[in-house]
Amino acid sequence: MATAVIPKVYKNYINGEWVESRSGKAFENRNPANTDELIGMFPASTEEDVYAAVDAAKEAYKTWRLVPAPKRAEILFRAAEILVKRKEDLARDMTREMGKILAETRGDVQEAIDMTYYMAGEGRRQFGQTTPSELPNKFAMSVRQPIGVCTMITPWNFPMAIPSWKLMPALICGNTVVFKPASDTPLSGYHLVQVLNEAGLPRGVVNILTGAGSKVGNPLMKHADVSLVSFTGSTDIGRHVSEACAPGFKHCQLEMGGKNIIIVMDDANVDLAVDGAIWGGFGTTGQRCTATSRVTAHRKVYKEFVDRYAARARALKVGDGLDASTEMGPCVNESQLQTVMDYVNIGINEGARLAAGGHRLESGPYARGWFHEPTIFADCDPKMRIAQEEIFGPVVSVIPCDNLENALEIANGVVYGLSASIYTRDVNKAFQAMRDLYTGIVYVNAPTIGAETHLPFGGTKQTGNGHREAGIAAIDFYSEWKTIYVDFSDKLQRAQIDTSGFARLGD
Ligand code: UN1
Repeated sequence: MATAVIPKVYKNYINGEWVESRSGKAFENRNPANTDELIGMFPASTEEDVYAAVDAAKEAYKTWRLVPAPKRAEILFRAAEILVKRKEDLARDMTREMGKILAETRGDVQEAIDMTYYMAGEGRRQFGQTTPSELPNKFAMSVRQPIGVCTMITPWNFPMAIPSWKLMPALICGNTVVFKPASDTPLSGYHLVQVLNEAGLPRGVVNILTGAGSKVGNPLMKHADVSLVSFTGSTDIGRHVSEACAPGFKHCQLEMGGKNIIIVMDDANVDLAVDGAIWGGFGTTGQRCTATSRVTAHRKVYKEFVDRYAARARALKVGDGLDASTEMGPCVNESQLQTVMDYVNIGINEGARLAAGGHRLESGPYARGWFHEPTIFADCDPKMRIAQEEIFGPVVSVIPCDNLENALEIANGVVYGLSASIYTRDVNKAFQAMRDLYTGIVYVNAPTIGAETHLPFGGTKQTGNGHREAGIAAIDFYSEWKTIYVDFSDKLQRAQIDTSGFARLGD
């Protein structure tokens, strides 16, 4: 008799304890490369769980904010060391729940390690300013203060890196956290919290709960005791987050869609551009906000580029990300695969030329997963939906262009503004593109993906709402300025009014 495999049941982490949801219900986390593999059951949390988590974070904030930042940093440093030791296991589990290939999940964990070390260093910085006062015997300075309880709502495409971008700067600044990971990748979020817990984070400082956006995300964003919401996901949901935060004036940081482009000029190294467009377009199965989903190539090199690009895409090995020879994994779930298939139909109906791929893979080794061929549409018009809308899958639209001005117009002619790239050997063209591409990130002779943790990350237009993640920009978001004046003159001095015997312009 076959023995039934009992799935591992995971819990929420609230106020320093692993607890079941008040709902008593759970949802499944399955491997997108093989849906027969049940990775675990995770709590389908409710509003009551949200209240408990926010209460815990609010209570913990009273003491955590007073822990000296260099001491908070020691905990982060220890967490980074644990992540280093467990990198391989964490990466394997991430590939199992999310599908991207092992080399990339290792990179995802590495990005979390980088961010954790980097923010640990910020424990001894978080610099403010000291500056002269306009009045004698008066001292002026600015210091950073924490904000309170922060909520993080994170996506499935970078299940550990993106939570680390939010958690680590929040913690080093002295805030406490309620974290809701994506329901497709709760295990990596769970692992990150477990590591922080082992590193010695006091109870209640980070709380994690899993469940539906409507049941967990909504009440979290609206809770009166939550001061800040950081969200990464689609522009549609981001708009909703922004609206939910507005009545309470919660600080709100949104990292949303992209329609990132590679420009290939006629003087480019075409082989290098093909390499870049393969990695940028099909790395992470095209499921990055920064993915190269458009290429515009100068007419002089257009045919050469498209032929080589299509040939390389057709040769990519699609499969289970745990297999070392796989170059592209599955889509994360059935609905994402359906979106990809819908856009392939849209592209065909719009009259674009299918240069590579275009089909779901579903026989043999693909039978139990959400696989799709790497797909390239050529001869696209920049106004086509496949060249305008975010697909978030392995589909790239290639558009011919006449010159740099035309390329820049195509590049900027979308509602998003995350990342853009130019391949050229002409320094003048490179600098013009660096100036005129209206995006948050620009690459020269490199694809649109691969941002590093110590520089600002984010985008313009409908990609973001003006904030940036990572780098020092993250410290700016997770702290507030407090300006402090100390008057040691022992008398009333009135700014802008008393000149105290000093000559002053305008007196
Ligand atoms: C994302 O796609 O949401 O720049 C994040 C990159 C990665 C992060 C991407 N470091 O491609």
